Amino acid sequence: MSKPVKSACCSINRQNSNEKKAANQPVINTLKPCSKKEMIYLSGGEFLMGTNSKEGHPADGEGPIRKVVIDPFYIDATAVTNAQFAKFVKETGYKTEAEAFGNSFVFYSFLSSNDTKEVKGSVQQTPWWLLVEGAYWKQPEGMDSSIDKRMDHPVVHISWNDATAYCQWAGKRLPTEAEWEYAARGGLEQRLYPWGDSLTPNGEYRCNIWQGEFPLNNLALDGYMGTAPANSFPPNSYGLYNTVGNVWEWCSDWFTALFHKNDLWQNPKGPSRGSAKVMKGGSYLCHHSYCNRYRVAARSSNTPDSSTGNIGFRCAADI
Ligand SMILES: [Cu+2]
Repeated sequence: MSKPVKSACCSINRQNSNEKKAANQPVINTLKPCSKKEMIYLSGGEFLMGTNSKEGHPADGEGPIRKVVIDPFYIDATAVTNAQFAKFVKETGYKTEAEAFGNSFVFYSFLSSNDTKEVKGSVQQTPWWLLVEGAYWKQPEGMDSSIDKRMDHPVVHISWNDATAYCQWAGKRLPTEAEWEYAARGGLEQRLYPWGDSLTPNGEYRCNIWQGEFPLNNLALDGYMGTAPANSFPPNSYGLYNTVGNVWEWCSDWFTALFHKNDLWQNPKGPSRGSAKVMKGGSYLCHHSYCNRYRVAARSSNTPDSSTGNIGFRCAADI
């Protein structure tokens, strides 16, 4: 048996970005000062970012452990929900990149067999990702699917560019990777997960990931096959929900696997350019046997115009 592609459960990127049809985007102004009342204030300070453990993939650049200093900031308790994103679209008329392309990536098991006519293609090494016509945030599994019963779930099929547009409208911004990791660690030092080192303390599921054999059999022992409500499972000690599992969350930084020991690690913002943006936290598809990327130090990346059924975001804001 050939070795599995280790990044494969995490996400997939658009190969032909030039297919995109020009979308007439509204000019998005910040309509209101962002209400920080509902956000979590974090006082910042010093923390140990990354890991030296061999749990991850060398190409991800999780290490070395480095001391990072973060200024105070605000962050949302949850990922942006379908209800919140719907309000943004209603007020601005914004069209997501998945709508401009006319398609987005959907995990194969969410389609019934008579959906196959909508499938534009799949990628050889990752046949479980299907490029589905008509899939976008409001129709996460393509035509005839809906979010009606998932308004409190994180919005998905959101590209980095879409997430940035939402943030601008909301008077917020994406967190830097360092801010995200500081917030997700919840004050615990160098633990695997936001709640400690045991994946299921006392046999209890604390996040929405894959149980069973990937990609054939999701046992859904944590209660969810796909996304879970954004505020499910207990929050970490800073009050953040679902930082690991559920959906990947975009960060503002360009991705690089190379860290420079001598750089000053004060409010790091990542490299000044790149081809892919950092994503953190893993998703409902992540499994130990494939990617093991639902640890707090884990990271992945995707191109800014890519969207899938397991990528969302949460917002941060300056104080
Ligand atoms: Cu994964």
